[in-house]
This record gives sequence, structure tokens and C-alpha cells, in this order.
Amino acid sequence: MTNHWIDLKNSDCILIMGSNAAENHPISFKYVTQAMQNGAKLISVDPRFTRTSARADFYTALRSGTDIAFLGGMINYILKNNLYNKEYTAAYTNAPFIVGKSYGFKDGLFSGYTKGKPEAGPSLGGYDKSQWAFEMDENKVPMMDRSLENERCVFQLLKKHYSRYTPDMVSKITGTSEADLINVYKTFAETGAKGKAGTIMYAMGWTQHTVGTQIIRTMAIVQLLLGNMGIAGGGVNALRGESNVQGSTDHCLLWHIWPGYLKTPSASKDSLSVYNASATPKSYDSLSANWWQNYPKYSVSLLKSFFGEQATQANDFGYNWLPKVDDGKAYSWFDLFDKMFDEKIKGFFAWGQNPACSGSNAGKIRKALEKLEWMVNVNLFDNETGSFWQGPGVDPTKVKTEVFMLPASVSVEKEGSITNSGRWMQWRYQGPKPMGDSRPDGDIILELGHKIKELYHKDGVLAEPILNLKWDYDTNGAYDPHKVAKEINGYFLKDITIKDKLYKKGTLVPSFAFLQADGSTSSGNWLYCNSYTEKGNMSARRSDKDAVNNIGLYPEFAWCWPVNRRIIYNRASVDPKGQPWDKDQWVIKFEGEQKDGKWVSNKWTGDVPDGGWYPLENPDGSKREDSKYPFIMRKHGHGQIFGPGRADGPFPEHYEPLECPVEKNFLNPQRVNPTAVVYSSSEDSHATCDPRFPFVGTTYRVSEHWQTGLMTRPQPWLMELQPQMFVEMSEELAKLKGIKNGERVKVTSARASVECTAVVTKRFKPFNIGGNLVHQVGVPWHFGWRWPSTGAEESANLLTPPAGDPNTRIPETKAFMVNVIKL
Ligand SMILES: Nc1nc2c(c(=O)[nH]1)N[C@H]1C(S)=C(S)[C@@H](COP(=O)(O)OP(=O)(O)OC[C@H]3O[C@@H](n4cnc5c(=O)[nH]c(N)nc54)[C@H](O)[C@@H]3O)O[C@H]1N2
Ligand SMILES: Nc1nc2c(c(=O)[nH]1)N[C@H]1C(S)=C(S)[C@@H](COP(=O)(O)OP(=O)(O)OC[C@H]3O[C@@H](n4cnc5c(=O)[nH]c(N)nc54)[C@H](O)[C@@H]3O)O[C@H]1N2
Ligand SMILES: [Mo]
Repeated sequence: MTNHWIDLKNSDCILIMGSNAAENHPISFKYVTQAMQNGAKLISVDPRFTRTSARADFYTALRSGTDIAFLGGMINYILKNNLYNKEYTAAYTNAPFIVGKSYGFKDGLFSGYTKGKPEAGPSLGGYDKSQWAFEMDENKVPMMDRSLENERCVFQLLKKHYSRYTPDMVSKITGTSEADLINVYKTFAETGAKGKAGTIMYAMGWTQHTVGTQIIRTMAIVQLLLGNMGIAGGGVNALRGESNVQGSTDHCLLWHIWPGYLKTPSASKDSLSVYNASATPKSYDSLSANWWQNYPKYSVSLLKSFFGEQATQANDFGYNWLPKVDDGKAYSWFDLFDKMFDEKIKGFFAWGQNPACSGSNAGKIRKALEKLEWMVNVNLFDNETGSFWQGPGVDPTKVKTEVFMLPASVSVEKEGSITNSGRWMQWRYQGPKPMGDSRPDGDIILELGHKIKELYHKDGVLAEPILNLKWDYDTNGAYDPHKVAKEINGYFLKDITIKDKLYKKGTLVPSFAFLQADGSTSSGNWLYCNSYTEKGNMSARRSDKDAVNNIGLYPEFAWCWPVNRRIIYNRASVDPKGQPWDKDQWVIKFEGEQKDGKWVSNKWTGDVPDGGWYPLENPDGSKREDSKYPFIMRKHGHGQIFGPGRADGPFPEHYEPLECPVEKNFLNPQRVNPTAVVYSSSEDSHATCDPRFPFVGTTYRVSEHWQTGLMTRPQPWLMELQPQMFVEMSEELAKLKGIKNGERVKVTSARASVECTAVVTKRFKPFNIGGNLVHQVGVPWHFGWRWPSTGAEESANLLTPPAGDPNTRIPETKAFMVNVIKL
């Protein structure tokens, strides 16, 4: 989230689209309800009517996989009706930037496309992004037209791109009526007025698509046009899933991201200087903070944290001990199981996961597990992954994989931190002691590390990376979460004087502004530098005192990255003179003194400002050279309406899901995202516009179950509430197929069939897609054969497709094609 949970209460209009927050993020509704009590409007857009929809002022449906069309129509509406925030758009976004002549868009393709030229792995195609570059002036600064009139400026190109997204066209694609579209657009666009704030709450309904990243980009464009970024009650707010998924992403859950969103090194970056140079953006605009110019300070401090005293300037701080990914190869979830299926991977730690039920096209995953030599299941319980060798259709005598189970203790039995969706790191204490032989995950990892080091000591090949790894996180033989938290924050490794103040060797670094690129500091994650300092463990704070602006920032409750800033990009919440656009619910405010129309002292109040520089302008309107643009993490300091870094284009475009019910995309000749990632082994089939699979399918969660159900399916009282795998469908479809509520049916996709109980409701309605009636059904993905013990309730992921987004490789589990047959 750019904002945070409590801040939802400050909103004037909340759009919940691509999530069912009332059921999956119930705590959020405390603040949604507060906002509504203060007069905010709540809009719910979902293919089916949910408990979130039931609380909304306005609900409408769209066909799964058509969100870019829906939101592209909103951009068109905002621009056509001049509802965008002109001052904000011209001053803070890249709308004025002039795009180079080589950029173009034709027949659904941006310039620079090559079919079948995989950027990484099995992409349908890839782009040469250099064709989307901005025009630069003689000082290498992007050329701009702040009047937004130049025909090659981003604003004009945006207008042209989305002029095709008329209500009529959008309605034809989404199945949403034109009247409903206009109603949503009008209500949300009202937040473009100064002093108004609109927010978006999204989750998996938006991400799990071959165009997932671009759906979110479309909304980010809307929020920039309306001036909703950086302000209270605004922002782009991803509702993260598991309680600590934000924390685990921050600390490098994903293969292509290292702690603090540093880049995973690739083989061609064969020295630290080559790596740092390629990862450090260079701006020639003195008004751009270009915060990532500090990259080498963070990467070197990370290496010092990995390798301690062994990391020296002479050995590139151990850079060459790091594992590198091969250039052009991807190592995502999909790719790992693909390689495992191809027998390229011998051993596998399934740590706190259940891929046999959670991964898209899970049938292939189950087969891949059979090809392993060994597998270790680190979990609270056995699950379909640990027991794959005795699953349905598997002959245990034929499976050679040796499976080990390491019992882990449950979250409440462990001390440590979680970071919630709002980026708040919160310390938690141990409750009961671990049961039986189970051990905290930290202890298991630590001991594993010690044992591996011992083995490498004896006769390790290429042993340096392992032997040089700093591995001193135990106290009295047990994992010490405080040691790890301090390591993540980072230490001074020498006595250093910064701005006349001496920082002693061995003390904790106060914040990332103090980190160095010369090996004199360490930090396991620069973004968390400031969380555990000489003042103590900031995440353990529990003060309920609000900040001066009284908007619910609670700066001394827990700790928030970066540097306890509760709303990021908050420099965009003030005008160029540093005064809030919204006088009542302001985030930060400049309170320096002025003399003769000029600011003469520097003082900000409210939230921690995104950089404490002077405002862009003096009170008399003259520009200040010592200021910075508000979007400090962007190379050019501006919010990106034009996003030239994405794999699939600088502007989002509607493409159909890999499996869709229409033969052609009504908007352009490309049916599927031309850069989508699609797997093609013997187990990876798909079916598009195939009469055998006429209905759109989607997957979702229910309140009563958690994820693949390991922690809920063994509970009799929860099973009483949600006992069976079901398929939800409209009354119209049930009638068409002669199915009655409660009957057992078979749901089939190009991959598999799953038996379900029919749940016939008014929550789904058929869609009118370009004159054709299209039905959609939905299945929960909480089940698996291991529990209930009948083995009859299987995972929805046996049905889901082998395709994903080219930027993130998240699977397209929210839109695919199925059939439903009465048993
Ligand atoms: N009770 C419970 N709570 C949970 C979880 C759980 O398993 N159980 N899991 C947690 C986790 S890890 C996560 S990631 C979050 C996920 O939170 P959510 O994203 O809210 O979860 P889902 O129910 O998967 O999907 C949300 C909605 O997307 C809709 N949808 C389907 N296709 C589309 C589409 O194409 N466009 C749009 N706009 N909407 C679509 C579905 O109908 C569904 O209502 O929930 C967390 N909270
Ligand atoms: N079709 C479809 N598929 C989906 C989704 C969807 O919406 N639709 N959503 C996707 C999403 S958002 C997610 S997050 C993934 C989740 O995918 P997975 O992470 O593979 O699935 P979980 O069921 O969450 O698995 C968590 C496991 O961790 C165990 N566990 C719990 N606590 C601990 C602990 O402290 N230590 C250890 N070692 N183990 C523990 C649980 O028993 C459980 O087996 O699934 C994805 N799959
Ligand atoms: Mo999730």
C-alpha cells in the first residue's frame, strides 16, 4: 500500500475492484465503514456479487479478465470531460514529457516488438524498450511541455491511446452496461477535485492475469490524473495476503528481487562495479532526487551483512561469491516446477507452502514432484505436497522421491516481526512454547546453515560462498530474532564522523541516509534501516498518540518503512509552495519562515516528508534550485503515466486472457497479451474459444477457509460451514444445464476435471459480450484430497492454466475456460 489501513477512513470514494475485502481482509472494513459514516461512497466491481458488494453504495459486474478495458474507459472519461487535476498532472507526473519518434502503437502492438523472441523463458514475444525513450535536451534532461499541448507529449499520446475506449466499446468487452460504467466513472472522477480523495483497494482479482501488472498500472494512471497519489485517503493500495507477505517480499521472497528491492545479479554482471553501474539510474536533472542513485551504498552494505569481515574492497565485498541467475532465464514458481518436471532439479525444500494444491496447473506440479530424488516438507502438518506419493492416481511403489518431514512450530509460538500491507513492521512475542518435536523455522534454518558449513569445511566444492557467510544469529544455541532484526537494520563497522557527529563502531545505523558504499556500514535491508536503532526496537512501540494533523498516522505505534513515513509520495500532497491541496486532511505542510517572498528557513510538519528539501517554489512563485520533484524513487522525479519499463508496453492495453470466450479482441487484432508467458510441456494444454469449454471460470476465497486449507480443512466446525468443493453459477446457467442447487457436477478445463457441488445463486449473472451471452462460474481453491479423508474434494488448481504475466509471472488463475456437466 502507498497508504495504510487506518488511512482508508480519510477517503471520499473507495473503489474495491479485484478484491473481496469484506471477506478476505475483514479488518479493512473497520476503516471503510468509518469513511462511509463520514459520507464516503463505496463502489464494488466484481464478476460476482460478494459480501463486499453487499455493503457498497454501488455494485456492478464485469467479465473476468477485462479490467484494463473497464479502467481504460475511466481514463477516457476523465480526459474527455476534463476531470483531471490539471495543476497536479502538469507539475508532478510525466504527462508533459516528450516521447521520442520511435515510439508508436499500431494494431495492438507497441513499437519494437519481436514475436517469439523470449525476453526470458517461454514468452510469446518481447519488446525492445529503448524504442519508448523520452526526447532529451542538450543536458540529457527529458524535454517537457508543461502546457500539455505538444502532440508528442505523454498527455496527448495518452488521450489518443484511450480515445478508443468508448463506453460502447468497453461495454462490449466487459459485459458491464454503459450506464453502470458511466456511474462508476463519474463517482470516482469526482475525487479529482482539490480537497477530495479517492482510493483503490485491490488484491488477487487484479494480479492473477496475463495482464495483471498492467491492470494496476491503469489504475495508477487514473490516480495520477486525479491527483490522488500521496494524499490522505488516496493512493494505490494492494491488500496483501498472508499476514507477513509484505515483509517477506521486502526481504526477498521473489527470485528477481533482493532485500530492499535490489536487483538479483545476473551472470553477465561479472563484477560489483558492472552490477552497480547497471542498477544505478543516472539523472542529469538537478531537481530530480533520483533516490536510487544511492544504490551502491545499499548493495555494498548488504554484502557486508552477508559476508561480514570476509567482505573487503579487494574482493569486491564478496560479490563473486553470490549466486547469479543466467541472463535471459527466469526462476519463478512456474519455471522451477517446469524444470523439476524436466528432471533438471533433484531436490526441493517445500517450506511453508503447498504447491500440490496452490500452484496453477497443479497436476503438472504433482508429476514434477515424482521426478525428484528428495523433498523436505517443512510445515505444521502433512499436506498434499508432502504426501504427493500417495495421492490420487499415484502408485507409491513407482515413486523414488525420498520425502522428509520437518515439523515447524506455529506463528504464535515464535517471536519476531510481521510487516502488514500498510508497510508497518510490528513486533510479536512468543505465546505458548512449541509443541512436541516441532521447532521454530528460524532454528531449523540456522541449524541447517551450521550443518552445511560443517560439510563444506570437510570437502566442499567451491566452498567460499558458504564458508564466508556470516552465520552468527544464535544466542545460547537458539535462533535470536533480535540479532536478525538488528542485522537487517545494520551497523557501523568503523568509527565514522558524519556531519560533525561521531558514530562508534558496533553501534546501530540510525537510518539509510547514513549507509556507505565503502564497506564501513552493513545493512541486511536498507529499507528497514531505522527500524532497530540505538533507541531500541522501533517496531515494538505501542503509543496511541496521533501526529499533529490527526489523520490516523500514529507515528509511534510500530514502525513503517521507509524511515517511518506512513504515506509515501507525500510531497505530492502539497502544492509547489509546500501547502497542502487539502487544508483539512493534510499529510505534510511546509512551515518555514519567509522574507521578501522567499522561504528562508526549512521546516516541514506532519508525516515524515518524502525528502526534507525546500518546496519547489517560493511564496512569490519563483522557482527554487534547492528543491526536488516529489516522486523521488523515479529517475526523473515524476509519477509515471508513461511507463517505459514494463515488459508489455508503456501504456496498458486490453488483451484477452489466454483462455477466453471470444474469438477476437474487439479493440485490436492481438487477442492475447503478445508478451504473455505460456508454458508448453506435455502437461501444459490450453483451450481458447473452444466449444468444449464454453464458460468463463474464476477462483476465489471464502471466509471460512485459509488458502489451500491446511489450517482450516482439519477443523470440524469450519468444515461444517464450508464442507465441500463447490462451483457457483447463475440461475440462468443452472437452468440451461439442467442443474439443481446442491447436485454434484463435474467442472472440466483443458487440463483436468474436478467434482464439485453446484451452488446456484443470484450472485452470478450472464454477460452480454458483443451480442453473445457469456456465462461465468467460480470455484474456491481451498480444497485438496488429503482432508476431508474421503479424498473426494480436490483442488481447483488442477483446472487452472499454464500462463502468466510477463513482468511478474503470476499465474492467470482468475480467468480461464471450463465446462460444467451434471454427474
Ligand atoms: N478467509 C480468507 N482470507 C484470506 C485468504 C484466505 O485464504 N481466506 N487469503 C489471503 C491471501 S494470501 C490473499 S492474497 C488475499 C486475497 O484477497 P482477494 O483478492 O480479495 O481474494 P480472492 O477471493 O481470491 O479474489 C477477490 C475477488 O476477485 C474476483 N475476481 C475474479 N476475477 C476477477 C477479474 O477478472 N477482475 C476483477 N476485478 N475481479 C475478479 C473474485 O470474484 C473475488 O471476489 O486474501 C487473504 N485473506
Ligand atoms: N487458483 C488459485 N490459486 C491460488 C490463488 C488463487 O487466488 N487462486 N492464490 C495464490 C496466493 S495469493 C497465494 S499466497 C498462494 C499460497 O500458496 P501456498 O503458500 O503454497 O499455500 P498455503 O496453503 O498458504 O500454504 C502454507 C503452508 O504453510 C504451512 N504453515 C503455516 N504456518 C507455518 C509456519 O509457521 N512455518 C511453516 N514452515 N509452515 C507453516 C501451512 O500448514 C500450509 O501448508 O496460492 C496461490 N494460488
Ligand atoms: Mo496471497
